[in-house]
Amino acid sequence: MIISRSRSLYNSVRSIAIHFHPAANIQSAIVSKSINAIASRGSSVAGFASATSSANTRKMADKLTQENRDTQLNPLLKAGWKVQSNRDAIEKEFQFKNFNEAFAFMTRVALLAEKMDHHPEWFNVYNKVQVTLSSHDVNGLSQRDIKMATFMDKIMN
Ligand code: HBI
Repeated sequence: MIISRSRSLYNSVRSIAIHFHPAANIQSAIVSKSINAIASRGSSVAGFASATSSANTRKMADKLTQENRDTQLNPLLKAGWKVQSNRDAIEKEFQFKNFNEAFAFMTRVALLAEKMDHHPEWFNVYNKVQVTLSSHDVNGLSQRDIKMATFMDKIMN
């Protein structure tokens, strides 16, 4: 709002200035560009702020509640996942026929991780992949971890 008012005020001053001295036109182009730059920066700053706050809201919204843990964690625990004793995280060791199978598994998970912007902590030796899942931004388990663990179990079967 402020930017649009300053731009219209600037345009009226500019037309008067050019009427009295044509050289004012060059200087006015520079001023006009800086007004546009401020306007675009203003909108991008606002955009960044809202994107960041919505991302944080989204991530906080997916932190596991006690009810989620009672219902959504159970299938994973039955499938071999364990809740770590010293951290709000789940872990599981996957074993494959060989390294190629293990790496193929990691590749598929990596593609999902990039799509979700949510990454596992994992360690691979030959045909074994040890996985730990937790959400760093909420310092604990979130729906993202449930989703990723479920995906891992699904592609294993
Ligand atoms: N992966 N496990 C996990 N937890 C996060 O909070 C996380 C992530 N990958 C990327 C990511 N957050 C981005 O949103 C940035 O915070 C790095």
